[in-house]
Amino acid sequence: MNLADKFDAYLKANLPKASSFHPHYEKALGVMLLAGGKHFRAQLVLGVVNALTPELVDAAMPVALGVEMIHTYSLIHDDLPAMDNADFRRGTPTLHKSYDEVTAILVGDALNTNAFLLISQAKLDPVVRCECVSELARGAGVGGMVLGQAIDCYFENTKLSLSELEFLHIHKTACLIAASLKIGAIIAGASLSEQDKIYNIGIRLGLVFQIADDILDATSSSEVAGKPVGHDDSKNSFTNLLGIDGAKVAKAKHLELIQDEIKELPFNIAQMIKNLISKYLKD
Ligand code: GRG
Repeated sequence: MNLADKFDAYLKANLPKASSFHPHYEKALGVMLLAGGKHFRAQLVLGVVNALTPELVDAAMPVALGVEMIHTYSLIHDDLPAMDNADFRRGTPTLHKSYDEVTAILVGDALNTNAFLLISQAKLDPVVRCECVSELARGAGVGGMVLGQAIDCYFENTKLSLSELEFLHIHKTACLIAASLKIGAIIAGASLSEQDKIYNIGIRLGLVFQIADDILDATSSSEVAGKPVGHDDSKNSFTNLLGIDGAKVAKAKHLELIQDEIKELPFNIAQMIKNLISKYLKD
């Protein structure tokens, strides 16, 4: 079984449990996790572990699931009426549509905290677990993804400059992607300088990921994307600032730099990143 399928099976077998007399809370916890998604961030964690220490892949599964839980919580909250007010995600009605806003807020809260519980219980060295918790909290939290989201929401109707736009998306999207790679490196026992190199490449990979998502948003249908698309000309996206062609040029430029930068990484990691780029980020 390849890593992505192995992760998918692990996720399905390890959905959050909270049995009670609440009519739908426990089921709602799993709806967006089960709705699909590429599991890009989990594949980054597991891809690095598999490249350097394949014997630790099983022990890294709960960490990868924790990272996907954080990502899924962020999508659930991003779709709320106070933020994007979206009806669909991953081809499925959003939780505030299928249940209600309270359920969507609380499921997001529950996935966010459960991520750290899973990591704390992983069968890994306690120092490694603690470093994974720090890295995930840094990437997702106060000065990472939440900062990016705060800027995105606050400046929703204000056109930002290119450097401000990059700052926004480095934080909103790239910090978690970079943290995923670094967490894999931490589990695999990579040196601090190797962790830094991998992290920096992750930030650029995250920017490419965001630009690709903006291009998809501007050019595809909601059926293909599984979520509402192309509905907002005022949002701070790379396609709105640079145009579709300009965004494609920026994406190609960053991809070229990544191809150069990954030459400094161990061959197996470089290969894994190349494979994910070919699968998800090529035109
Ligand atoms: C609510 C604190 C908070 C943050 C939300 C990630 C995010 C921050 C908002 C999502 C907005 C968005 C569409 C960003 C573009 C890039 C992106 C993160 C797309 C969704 O991630 P994928 O493509 O989704 O990995 P799947 O469904 O495949 O997991």
